[in-house]
Amino acid sequence: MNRETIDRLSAEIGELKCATRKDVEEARVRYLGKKGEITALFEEFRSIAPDLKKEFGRVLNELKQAATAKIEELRASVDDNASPQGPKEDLSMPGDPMELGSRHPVSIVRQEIVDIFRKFGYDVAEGPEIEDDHHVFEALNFPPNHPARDMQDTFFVSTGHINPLLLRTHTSSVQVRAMEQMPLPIRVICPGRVFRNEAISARAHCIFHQVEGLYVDEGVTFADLKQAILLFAREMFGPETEIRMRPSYFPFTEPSAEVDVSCNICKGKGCNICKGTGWLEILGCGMVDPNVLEASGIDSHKYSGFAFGMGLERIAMLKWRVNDLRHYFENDLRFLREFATSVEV
Ligand code: 2NM
Repeated sequence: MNRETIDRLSAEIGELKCATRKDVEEARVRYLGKKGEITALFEEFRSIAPDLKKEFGRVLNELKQAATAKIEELRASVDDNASPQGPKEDLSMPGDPMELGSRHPVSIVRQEIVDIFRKFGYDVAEGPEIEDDHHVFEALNFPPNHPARDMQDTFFVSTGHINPLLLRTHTSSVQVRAMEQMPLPIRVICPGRVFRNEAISARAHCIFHQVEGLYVDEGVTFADLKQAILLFAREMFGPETEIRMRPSYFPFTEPSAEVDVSCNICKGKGCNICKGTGWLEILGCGMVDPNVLEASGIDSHKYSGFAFGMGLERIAMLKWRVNDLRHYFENDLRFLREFATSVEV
């Protein structure tokens, strides 16, 4: 036992540096382990002369305390970032990618139609999907026993009340609300989701989308209707597009017509899309029945109007040759990605 050994150890321990937990453990064993250098000094201390015990006892205890504190300090400093498992998080990893979506084909077609009629000066109106009998049928000149009111066609939300709630079967209900509320003249376009109790197949679905339009003013004629539809068709399907009208029937319009556009796939020669006819049916229209105007408080002797309606799924089918309506509602990414453009904002 001598002072030089103790001073050397003290200096060594003071300078000690460790990079890993393993290094710290090795240092602890070297100095404080069962066969460590400091432990050996304590063994030696037992057999030294009694007059030296006081001096060496104090310095040995100081050395052991300093060594223990140093080992603890080193252990804490390597724990944070050099544990055997490595760091908990790898902050250099790339983040989760955010996939850019694309517009649904029905939304694309709706936006195109709405933009065209906006340019013509129409307002856009929306209304509730859950409606009452008055706005869906009564105010639209549906006779009390009209088949469209039947349980077969209409989803009822509540029955047994005096005023049952139902899911709208067309967006004409929004136009009734417009006629009740808006100042005349009215130019309004109503896009929205509608519901009919149909068995789901390639050609029918219980949910689909419509855009309906309405114009009410003094002196509106069938010629105005025809011109509005022709201008719309040429904006939507190209400047060469022709239209033809066939007589039809709707409870809310008189006279009523079905509108076809010339098939721009075969240029009228006949193909499998137009089934060899050269024409594609795209919408229904007519002059608003005076009963409909009167039901919403509009004087049918002073005012007249035209209205039209089209199914968005059908127009999107013609535009992109989709052959099954069910694709629109399944949200299969392989289908939806076909409509992705390079940049969607
Ligand atoms: C169509 C066809 C013909 C129509 C009528 C009205 C209203 F509310 F003014 F009476 N809105 N929409 C209408 C007319 C809708 O869809 C094939």
